[in-house]
Order: sequence, then structure tokens, then C-alpha cells
Amino acid sequence: MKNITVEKKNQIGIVTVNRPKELNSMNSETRKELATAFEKLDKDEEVHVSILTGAPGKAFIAGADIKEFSKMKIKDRKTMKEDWRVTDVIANSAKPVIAMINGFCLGGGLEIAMACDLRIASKNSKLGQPEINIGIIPGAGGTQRLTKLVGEGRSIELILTGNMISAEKAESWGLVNLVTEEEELEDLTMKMAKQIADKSPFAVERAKKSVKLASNNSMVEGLRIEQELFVECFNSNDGKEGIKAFIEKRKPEFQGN
Ligand code: CO8
Repeated sequence: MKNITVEKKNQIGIVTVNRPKELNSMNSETRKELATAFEKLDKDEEVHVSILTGAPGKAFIAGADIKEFSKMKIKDRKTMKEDWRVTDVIANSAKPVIAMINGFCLGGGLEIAMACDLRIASKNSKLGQPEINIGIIPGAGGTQRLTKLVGEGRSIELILTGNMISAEKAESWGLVNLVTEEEELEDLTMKMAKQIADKSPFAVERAKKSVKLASNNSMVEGLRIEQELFVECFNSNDGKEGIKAFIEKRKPEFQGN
């Protein structure tokens, strides 16, 4: 792949957008490569959790490649949905994805981070939806996911002003899960990824699916499906092993079924 790198470390997939000169902004080709990479990682049995980050420099992802916008034709919603398939691929993937935010996280960069399940940011990061500054609006889920994460008042503030906020403010708003020193970001993210990777992949997949239902469905429907998924986990071999291991005061040995 030309614009991204994909590595695997133990059970963790690491995807890095590698366009530091352009502040890791994503052109169409990068978005396609990312979608393909996350589809592959989701099917890869060796991988339990993935991380998305930007090549070291100033940015995580500074949004869509605005220079390419001037040459692009987006004729309808279908064209756009296809171009931004990566956010759906990540949000709908069975396995968790962590955004490791290491600098500017703007526009489509924040939208892709919000499609991930967890966000960990270094102190120097700045987050925002500056699309309004160039006369457009967030189009890759920003108005919806930001509102769900931080509430309407804060979401409309960011989207209408185009202002950036610090990682610390983003943490206090619930937009990022953790903030850390720049030099500790990778260790902390890997530690959290490993912590999740060690759980039962069967249960992790169902836990993610069930939490997503809370945002995407009515409470009644969400609770119904949550109960079904709980029963699946409770009756799985990993569920039985986990309960047994707790009682026997030992570490569980999960098999993923
Ligand atoms: N696209 C293209 N190039 C970029 C981008 C970008 N998003 N961001 C930065 N760059 C380039 C700059 O043009 C510059 O290139 P050059 O050296 O050739 O002039 C280089 O990266 C370095 O950037 P700066 O010199 O500007 O660095 P600063 O530290 O001074 O500023 C900022 C950093 C504040 C991040 C500034 O670069 C900036 O404001 N960038 C634009 C951020 C932005 O507006 N992002 C949102 C884009 S729109 C979007 O993401 C919508 C997505 C959903 C739409 C779906 C449609 C299909």
C-alpha cells in the first residue's frame, strides 16, 4: 500500500497513515487503502484488536486532503458513502479499533477517530471539525457521532465555530478516553490493546456489538439484543472457562468460542 503501513504485533494490528508532509491528510486512495486494511484485519484470526494512528510529526490525521477536493466530483450521497466507506468498515468491524491520536485530529480525521471504539490522545493533540472554515460540513459521520459522544451543545459549538480543542478538554468532554504525555502514548495504547486482546475474543465481539446497539437502536431493541448476546456469551466455552477460572483463582485460558 502506498499511503499506509500495516503491522502485526502479537494479537494487535497497527495501521499507520503515512503522509506526514501532508499532515497525514487522507486522499481518496488513502481512504480506500484504509478500508481494505481494516476489512482484512477484521477477518484475520491472529488479530484481536487494531490501532489506527498517524506517522510521527504534527498530526494524527488533519482531515480529508483538501487539495484533492478541488479536483473531485461528489455527485451524490452514494458516491460519498462509497468514498468514505472506511468509517463504516471500522464502526461495523467485529473487533475493536483504538485511535491513537498523536497530533492534529481534524475534520475527517476526527470522524475516523470517532468511528473507532476508543480514543487515546497525546497532550499535544488538537481536535476539531473545521469544515465550516472551508464552507462545508462534516460528511463522514461527524455531526452524528460527535453529538452522540459530547451532546448537542458542545457538538454544535465545535461544528459551527470550526475551533480546535485541546486533548485535555476533549477528555473532559468524553470525546477521548485517555490523555497522556507524547512519549508515553504508544506504551499506554499498546497496554490497553493488550488488555483487551487477552480477553475472550468471542465475548469482546459481542460486548462491542451490544454497546453499539445502545447508540444505533431504541433502548427496548438494544436491551432485547443485549440479552440474546449475553446468553450466547454465558453459554460459550469461553464464558464457562472464565467463570471457572475465577472460582479457581487462576488466569482463564480463552479459545475464542
Ligand atoms: N489537506 C491537504 N493538505 C493539508 C491538509 C489537508 N487537510 N492539512 C494540512 N495540509 C498541508 C498544508 O497545505 C501544508 O502543505 P504545504 O507545505 O505544501 O503548504 C502542510 O500540510 C503543512 O501544513 P501547514 O503548513 O498548514 O501546518 P500548520 O502547522 O501551519 O497548520 C493545521 C496545521 C492547522 C492543521 C492546518 O494545516 C490546517 O488548518 N489544515 C486543514 C485542516 C482541515 O481543515 N481539515 C478538514 C478538511 S475537510 C474534511 O476532512 C471533510 C471530510 C468529510 C468530507 C467527505 C467528502 C467526500
